[in-house]
Amino acid sequence: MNPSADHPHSPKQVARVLGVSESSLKRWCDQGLLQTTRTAGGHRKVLAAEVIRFARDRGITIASPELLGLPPLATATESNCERSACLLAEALLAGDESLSREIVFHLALGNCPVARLFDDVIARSFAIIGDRWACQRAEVYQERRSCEIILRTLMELRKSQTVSPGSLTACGGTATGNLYSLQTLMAEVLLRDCGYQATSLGTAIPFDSLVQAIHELRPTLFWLSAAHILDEAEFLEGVTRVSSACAATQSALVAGGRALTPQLREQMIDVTCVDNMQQLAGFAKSLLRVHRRTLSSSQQPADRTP
Ligand code: B12
Repeated sequence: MNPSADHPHSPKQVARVLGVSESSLKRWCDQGLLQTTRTAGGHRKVLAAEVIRFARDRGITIASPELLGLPPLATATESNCERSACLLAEALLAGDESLSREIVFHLALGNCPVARLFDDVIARSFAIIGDRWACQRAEVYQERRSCEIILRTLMELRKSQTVSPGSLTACGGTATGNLYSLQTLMAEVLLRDCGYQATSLGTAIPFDSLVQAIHELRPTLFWLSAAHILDEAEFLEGVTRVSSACAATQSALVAGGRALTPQLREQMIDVTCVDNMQQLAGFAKSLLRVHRRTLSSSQQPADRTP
Protein backbone atom coordinates (compact mmCIF):
# COMPACT_ATOMS: atom_id res chain seq x y z
CA MET A 1 0.00 0.00 0.00
CA ASN A 2 1.44 3.40 -1.00
CA PRO A 3 0.97 5.37 2.26
CA SER A 4 0.96 8.86 0.75
CA ALA A 5 -1.52 11.53 1.91
CA ASP A 6 -3.08 11.74 -1.52
CA HIS A 7 -3.72 8.01 -1.57
CA PRO A 8 -7.56 7.95 -1.59
CA HIS A 9 -9.36 5.42 0.59
CA SER A 10 -12.93 4.20 0.15
CA PRO A 11 -15.42 4.76 3.01
CA LYS A 12 -15.37 0.96 3.50
CA GLN A 13 -11.58 0.98 3.95
CA VAL A 14 -11.72 4.03 6.27
CA ALA A 15 -14.38 2.31 8.39
CA ARG A 16 -11.93 -0.59 8.84
CA VAL A 17 -9.06 1.82 9.60
CA LEU A 18 -11.11 3.52 12.34
CA GLY A 19 -12.74 0.30 13.51
CA VAL A 20 -16.28 1.68 13.03
CA SER A 21 -19.29 0.58 10.99
CA GLU A 22 -19.51 1.61 7.35
CA SER A 23 -22.89 3.24 8.03
CA SER A 24 -21.43 5.52 10.77
CA LEU A 25 -18.60 6.38 8.42
CA LYS A 26 -20.94 7.24 5.58
CA ARG A 27 -23.06 9.35 7.95
CA TRP A 28 -19.97 11.37 8.99
CA CYS A 29 -19.18 11.92 5.31
CA ASP A 30 -22.79 13.00 4.64
CA GLN A 31 -22.61 15.42 7.59
CA GLY A 32 -19.37 16.85 6.13
CA LEU A 33 -17.44 15.91 9.29
CA LEU A 34 -15.08 13.90 7.09
CA GLN A 35 -13.90 15.68 3.93
CA THR A 36 -14.25 13.48 0.88
CA THR A 37 -13.25 13.68 -2.78
CA ARG A 38 -15.00 12.13 -5.79
CA THR A 39 -13.40 9.88 -8.40
CA ALA A 40 -14.15 10.37 -12.10
CA GLY A 41 -16.72 7.60 -11.62
CA GLY A 42 -18.35 9.57 -8.78
CA HIS A 43 -17.16 7.28 -5.98
CA ARG A 44 -16.43 8.96 -2.64
CA LYS A 45 -12.85 8.76 -1.40
CA VAL A 46 -11.07 10.02 1.78
CA LEU A 47 -7.38 11.03 1.87
CA ALA A 48 -5.06 9.49 4.50
CA ALA A 49 -4.23 12.84 6.12
CA GLU A 50 -7.97 13.60 6.46
CA VAL A 51 -8.60 10.26 8.16
CA ILE A 52 -5.79 10.93 10.68
CA ARG A 53 -7.00 14.53 11.25
CA PHE A 54 -10.58 13.36 11.81
CA ALA A 55 -9.53 10.59 14.22
CA ARG A 56 -7.33 12.98 16.24
CA ASP A 57 -9.97 15.73 16.39
CA ARG A 58 -12.63 13.25 17.56
CA GLY A 59 -10.31 11.35 19.86
CA ILE A 60 -10.88 8.14 17.91
CA THR A 61 -8.01 5.64 18.24
CA ILE A 62 -7.01 4.44 14.78
CA ALA A 63 -7.69 0.70 14.95
CA SER A 64 -5.66 -0.32 11.89
CA PRO A 65 -3.07 2.39 11.07
CA GLU A 66 -1.24 -0.09 8.82
CA LEU A 67 -4.17 0.16 6.35
CA LEU A 68 -3.00 3.77 5.91
CA GLY A 69 0.60 2.62 5.67
CA LEU A 70 1.27 3.96 9.17
CA PRO A 71 3.03 1.96 11.91
CA PRO A 72 0.94 0.51 14.74
CA LEU A 73 0.50 3.13 17.50
CA ALA A 74 1.14 0.94 20.45
CA THR A 75 4.84 0.44 20.46
CA ALA A 76 7.60 2.76 19.28
CA THR A 77 9.69 -0.20 18.15
CA GLU A 78 12.81 0.18 16.05
CA SER A 79 11.05 -1.03 12.91
CA ASN A 80 8.07 1.27 13.47
CA CYS A 81 10.38 4.26 13.90
CA GLU A 82 12.31 3.22 10.78
CA ARG A 83 9.06 2.91 8.79
CA SER A 84 7.80 6.24 10.09
CA ALA A 85 11.11 7.91 9.19
CA CYS A 86 10.87 6.61 5.61
CA LEU A 87 7.21 7.63 5.38
CA LEU A 88 8.02 11.10 6.76
CA ALA A 89 10.99 11.56 4.41
CA GLU A 90 8.76 10.76 1.40
CA ALA A 91 6.02 13.11 2.60
CA LEU A 92 8.56 15.91 3.25
CA LEU A 93 10.30 15.49 -0.11
CA ALA A 94 6.87 15.61 -1.76
CA GLY A 95 6.18 18.82 0.15
CA ASP A 96 3.13 17.14 1.69
CA GLU A 97 2.73 19.21 4.85
CA SER A 98 -0.54 17.69 5.98
CA LEU A 99 0.73 14.10 5.91
CA SER A 100 4.08 15.11 7.46
CA ARG A 101 2.23 16.87 10.25
CA GLU A 102 -0.14 13.96 10.79
CA ILE A 103 2.69 11.45 11.00
CA VAL A 104 4.45 13.53 13.66
CA PHE A 105 1.26 14.11 15.67
CA HIS A 106 0.13 10.52 15.21
CA LEU A 107 3.34 9.40 16.92
CA ALA A 108 3.54 12.23 19.45
CA LEU A 109 -0.03 11.61 20.59
CA GLY A 110 0.47 7.85 20.42
CA ASN A 111 3.00 6.14 22.68
CA CYS A 112 6.12 7.35 20.97
CA PRO A 113 8.28 9.26 23.49
CA VAL A 114 9.10 12.74 22.16
CA ALA A 115 12.86 12.08 22.36
CA ARG A 116 12.51 8.95 20.19
CA LEU A 117 10.25 10.80 17.74
CA PHE A 118 13.02 13.40 17.36
CA ASP A 119 15.99 10.99 17.25
CA ASP A 120 14.62 7.93 15.47
CA VAL A 121 11.97 9.47 13.20
CA ILE A 122 12.57 13.16 12.38
CA ALA A 123 16.40 13.19 12.50
CA ARG A 124 16.44 9.92 10.57
CA SER A 125 14.09 11.31 7.93
CA PHE A 126 16.49 14.24 7.44
CA ALA A 127 19.39 11.84 7.10
CA ILE A 128 17.39 10.17 4.29
CA ILE A 129 16.72 13.57 2.71
CA GLY A 130 20.42 14.50 3.10
CA ASP A 131 21.50 11.30 1.36
CA ARG A 132 19.01 11.92 -1.47
CA TRP A 133 20.47 15.42 -1.91
CA ALA A 134 24.03 14.12 -1.75
CA CYS A 135 23.37 11.73 -4.64
CA GLN A 136 21.40 14.33 -6.63
CA ARG A 137 18.06 12.60 -6.15
CA ALA A 138 16.67 15.58 -4.26
CA GLU A 139 16.80 19.32 -4.86
CA VAL A 140 18.07 21.87 -2.32
CA TYR A 141 14.60 23.51 -2.26
CA GLN A 142 13.09 20.15 -1.23
CA GLU A 143 15.51 19.97 1.70
CA ARG A 144 14.80 23.53 2.76
CA ARG A 145 11.04 23.12 2.35
CA SER A 146 11.24 20.02 4.53
CA CYS A 147 12.94 22.10 7.24
CA GLU A 148 10.18 24.71 7.08
CA ILE A 149 7.44 22.05 7.32
CA ILE A 150 9.04 20.41 10.36
CA LEU A 151 9.74 23.80 12.01
CA ARG A 152 6.05 24.69 11.72
CA THR A 153 5.00 21.24 12.95
CA LEU A 154 7.30 21.42 15.99
CA MET A 155 5.97 24.92 16.75
CA GLU A 156 2.47 23.45 16.72
CA LEU A 157 3.56 20.63 19.02
CA ARG A 158 5.06 23.27 21.31
CA LYS A 159 1.76 25.17 21.34
CA SER A 160 -0.05 22.00 22.48
CA GLN A 161 2.29 21.66 25.49
CA THR A 162 1.47 23.07 28.92
CA VAL A 163 4.20 23.60 31.55
CA SER A 164 3.14 24.32 35.10
CA PRO A 165 4.17 27.73 36.48
CA GLY A 166 7.13 27.65 38.86
CA SER A 167 8.77 24.84 36.89
CA LEU A 168 12.54 24.75 36.53
CA THR A 169 13.75 26.92 33.66
CA ALA A 170 15.92 26.13 30.66
CA CYS A 171 17.13 28.10 27.65
CA GLY A 172 19.69 27.72 24.90
CA GLY A 173 20.48 28.17 21.23
CA THR A 174 23.24 28.16 18.65
CA ALA A 175 26.35 30.34 18.54
CA THR A 176 27.72 32.66 15.88
CA GLY A 177 27.98 31.07 12.41
CA ASN A 178 25.53 28.24 13.16
CA LEU A 179 22.27 28.67 11.19
CA TYR A 180 20.70 25.31 12.16
CA SER A 181 17.38 25.91 13.95
CA LEU A 182 15.73 22.46 14.05
CA GLN A 183 17.92 21.07 16.82
CA THR A 184 17.52 23.96 19.25
CA LEU A 185 13.73 23.97 18.69
CA MET A 186 13.75 20.23 19.36
CA ALA A 187 15.66 20.80 22.62
CA GLU A 188 13.03 23.39 23.65
CA VAL A 189 10.04 21.13 22.89
CA LEU A 190 11.71 18.12 24.51
CA LEU A 191 12.61 19.99 27.73
CA ARG A 192 9.05 21.33 27.93
CA ASP A 193 7.90 17.74 27.57
CA CYS A 194 10.19 16.95 30.56
CA GLY A 195 8.48 19.67 32.60
CA TYR A 196 10.87 22.61 32.16
CA GLN A 197 9.85 26.16 31.33
CA ALA A 198 12.13 25.95 28.27
CA THR A 199 12.79 28.68 25.68
CA SER A 200 15.02 28.56 22.60
CA LEU A 201 16.93 31.83 22.19
CA GLY A 202 17.40 31.09 18.45
CA THR A 203 20.40 30.78 16.16
CA ALA A 204 23.77 32.44 15.37
CA ILE A 205 24.01 34.26 18.74
CA PRO A 206 27.39 35.82 19.64
CA PHE A 207 28.96 34.18 22.70
CA ASP A 208 28.94 37.52 24.58
CA SER A 209 25.18 37.60 24.27
CA LEU A 210 24.82 33.95 25.33
CA VAL A 211 26.87 34.79 28.44
CA GLN A 212 24.61 37.81 29.09
CA ALA A 213 21.52 35.61 28.73
CA ILE A 214 22.84 33.13 31.31
CA HIS A 215 23.55 35.93 33.84
CA GLU A 216 20.17 37.60 33.25
CA LEU A 217 17.93 34.51 32.92
CA ARG A 218 19.81 32.25 35.42
CA PRO A 219 18.36 29.05 33.91
CA THR A 220 18.56 25.73 35.77
CA LEU A 221 19.71 24.20 32.48
CA PHE A 222 21.44 25.88 29.54
CA TRP A 223 21.88 24.11 26.19
CA LEU A 224 24.26 24.81 23.33
CA SER A 225 23.41 23.37 19.90
CA ALA A 226 26.44 22.91 17.65
CA ALA A 227 25.59 21.44 14.24
CA HIS A 228 28.11 23.74 12.55
CA ILE A 229 31.26 25.44 13.89
CA LEU A 230 32.93 28.18 11.82
CA ASP A 231 36.13 28.46 13.87
CA GLU A 232 36.99 25.79 16.46
CA ALA A 233 39.41 27.94 18.50
CA GLU A 234 36.85 30.75 18.76
CA PHE A 235 34.16 28.21 19.62
CA LEU A 236 36.22 26.70 22.44
CA GLU A 237 37.04 30.14 23.82
CA GLY A 238 33.34 31.00 23.71
CA VAL A 239 32.33 27.72 25.39
CA THR A 240 34.82 28.41 28.20
CA ARG A 241 33.11 31.77 28.87
CA VAL A 242 29.65 30.19 28.71
CA SER A 243 30.81 27.46 31.08
CA SER A 244 32.10 29.95 33.68
CA ALA A 245 28.89 31.96 33.39
CA CYS A 246 26.92 28.75 34.07
CA ALA A 247 29.16 28.02 37.06
CA ALA A 248 28.38 31.50 38.43
CA THR A 249 24.62 30.99 38.08
CA GLN A 250 24.69 27.28 39.00
CA SER A 251 23.19 26.46 35.61
CA ALA A 252 23.82 22.97 34.26
CA LEU A 253 25.44 23.21 30.81
CA VAL A 254 24.69 20.61 28.13
CA ALA A 255 25.80 20.61 24.50
CA GLY A 256 25.00 18.52 21.42
CA GLY A 257 25.46 18.56 17.67
CA ARG A 258 27.27 16.84 14.83
CA ALA A 259 30.11 19.40 14.91
CA LEU A 260 31.17 18.35 18.43
CA THR A 261 34.02 16.02 17.53
CA PRO A 262 35.61 13.85 20.28
CA GLN A 263 38.68 16.14 20.20
CA LEU A 264 36.50 19.21 20.82
CA ARG A 265 34.49 17.47 23.56
CA GLU A 266 37.69 16.69 25.46
CA GLN A 267 38.49 20.40 25.58
CA MET A 268 34.99 21.50 26.68
CA ILE A 269 35.40 21.69 30.50
CA ASP A 270 32.33 21.29 32.77
CA VAL A 271 30.08 20.73 29.74
CA THR A 272 27.90 17.61 29.47
CA CYS A 273 28.05 16.59 25.81
CA VAL A 274 25.22 14.42 24.52
CA ASP A 275 24.67 12.63 21.17
CA ASN A 276 20.90 12.86 20.88
CA MET A 277 17.61 14.03 22.42
CA GLN A 278 17.14 10.83 24.42
CA GLN A 279 20.37 11.60 26.27
CA LEU A 280 19.23 15.18 26.82
CA ALA A 281 15.95 13.84 28.28
CA GLY A 282 17.91 11.53 30.61
CA PHE A 283 20.13 14.41 31.74
CA ALA A 284 17.18 16.78 32.23
CA LYS A 285 15.16 14.23 34.22
CA SER A 286 18.05 13.44 36.55
CA LEU A 287 18.61 17.17 37.13
CA LEU A 288 14.90 17.50 37.93
CA ARG A 289 15.16 14.67 40.50
CA VAL A 290 18.17 16.34 42.15
CA HIS A 291 16.30 19.63 42.43
CA ARG A 292 13.18 17.95 43.77
CA ARG A 293 15.24 16.09 46.39
CA THR A 294 17.03 19.30 47.42
CA LEU A 295 13.70 21.08 47.61
CA SER A 296 12.02 18.39 49.74
CA SER A 297 15.02 18.09 52.10
CA SER A 298 15.08 21.92 52.52
CA GLN A 299 11.36 21.81 53.40
CA GLN A 300 12.00 19.24 56.17
CA PRO A 301 10.96 20.96 59.46
CA ALA A 302 14.14 21.48 61.56
CA ASP A 303 12.80 19.61 64.61
CA ARG A 304 12.22 16.43 62.58
CA THR A 305 15.96 16.03 61.92
CA PRO A 306 17.26 13.20 64.25
C1 B12 B 1 18.75 20.73 6.89
C2 B12 B 1 20.26 20.91 6.65
C3 B12 B 1 20.77 22.22 6.59
C4 B12 B 1 19.92 23.44 6.80
C5 B12 B 1 19.39 23.56 8.26
C6 B12 B 1 18.07 24.31 8.27
C7 B12 B 1 17.51 24.47 9.67
N1 B12 B 1 16.50 25.28 9.74
O1 B12 B 1 17.95 23.94 10.66
C8 B12 B 1 20.86 24.61 6.41
C9 B12 B 1 20.37 25.16 5.11
C10 B12 B 1 20.97 25.75 7.42
C11 B12 B 1 22.20 23.89 6.24
C12 B12 B 1 23.36 24.60 6.02
C13 B12 B 1 24.60 24.02 5.84
N2 B12 B 1 24.87 22.73 5.75
CO1 B12 B 1 23.53 21.38 6.09
N3 B12 B 1 22.36 19.90 6.23
C14 B12 B 1 21.10 19.79 6.46
C15 B12 B 1 20.64 18.32 6.46
C16 B12 B 1 19.89 18.03 5.19
C17 B12 B 1 19.77 17.89 7.67
C18 B12 B 1 20.39 18.29 9.02
C19 B12 B 1 19.28 18.37 10.07
O2 B12 B 1 18.79 19.42 10.43
N4 B12 B 1 18.87 17.16 10.55
C20 B12 B 1 17.81 17.09 11.54
C21 B12 B 1 18.42 17.17 12.93
C22 B12 B 1 17.35 17.14 13.98
O3 B12 B 1 19.25 16.02 13.09
P1 B12 B 1 20.76 16.12 13.62
O4 B12 B 1 21.40 17.39 13.22
O5 B12 B 1 21.39 14.85 13.28
O6 B12 B 1 20.55 16.22 15.22
C23 B12 B 1 20.34 15.08 16.01
C24 B12 B 1 21.56 14.71 16.86
O7 B12 B 1 22.79 15.06 16.26
C25 B12 B 1 21.34 15.44 18.15
N5 B12 B 1 21.64 16.87 18.23
C26 B12 B 1 22.04 17.70 17.26
N6 B12 B 1 22.15 18.96 17.72
C27 B12 B 1 21.83 18.92 19.03
C28 B12 B 1 21.76 19.91 20.02
C29 B12 B 1 21.42 19.56 21.33
C30 B12 B 1 21.33 20.65 22.39
C31 B12 B 1 21.12 18.21 21.64
C32 B12 B 1 20.71 17.85 23.03
C33 B12 B 1 21.15 17.20 20.66
C34 B12 B 1 21.51 17.58 19.37
O8 B12 B 1 19.92 15.27 18.32
C35 B12 B 1 19.28 15.49 17.05
C36 B12 B 1 18.05 14.59 17.01
O9 B12 B 1 18.43 13.24 17.03
C37 B12 B 1 22.04 17.57 6.54
C38 B12 B 1 22.04 16.19 5.87
C39 B12 B 1 22.13 15.04 6.90
N7 B12 B 1 22.56 13.94 6.43
O10 B12 B 1 21.82 15.17 8.04
C40 B12 B 1 22.96 18.58 5.84
C41 B12 B 1 24.44 18.66 6.32
C42 B12 B 1 24.52 18.50 7.82
N8 B12 B 1 24.85 20.02 5.96
C43 B12 B 1 26.09 20.07 5.60
C44 B12 B 1 26.79 21.26 5.27
C45 B12 B 1 28.23 21.10 4.80
C46 B12 B 1 26.18 22.52 5.40
C47 B12 B 1 26.86 23.88 5.10
C48 B12 B 1 28.24 24.06 5.73
C49 B12 B 1 26.89 24.05 3.59
C50 B12 B 1 27.56 25.36 3.18
N9 B12 B 1 28.68 25.24 2.67
O11 B12 B 1 27.06 26.41 3.38
C51 B12 B 1 25.84 24.89 5.70
C52 B12 B 1 26.27 25.43 7.12
C53 B12 B 1 25.31 26.49 7.57
C54 B12 B 1 25.70 27.13 8.88
N10 B12 B 1 26.59 28.08 8.83
O12 B12 B 1 25.19 26.77 9.91
C55 B12 B 1 26.76 18.70 5.57
C56 B12 B 1 27.65 18.47 6.82
C57 B12 B 1 28.85 17.64 6.48
C58 B12 B 1 29.66 17.36 7.74
N11 B12 B 1 30.73 16.80 7.59
O13 B12 B 1 29.29 17.64 8.87
C59 B12 B 1 25.50 17.75 5.53
C60 B12 B 1 25.70 16.36 6.19
C61 B12 B 1 25.09 17.62 4.04
C62 B12 B 1 26.05 16.80 3.23
N12 B12 B 1 25.64 15.63 2.94
O14 B12 B 1 27.10 17.22 2.98
N13 B12 B 1 22.07 22.57 6.31
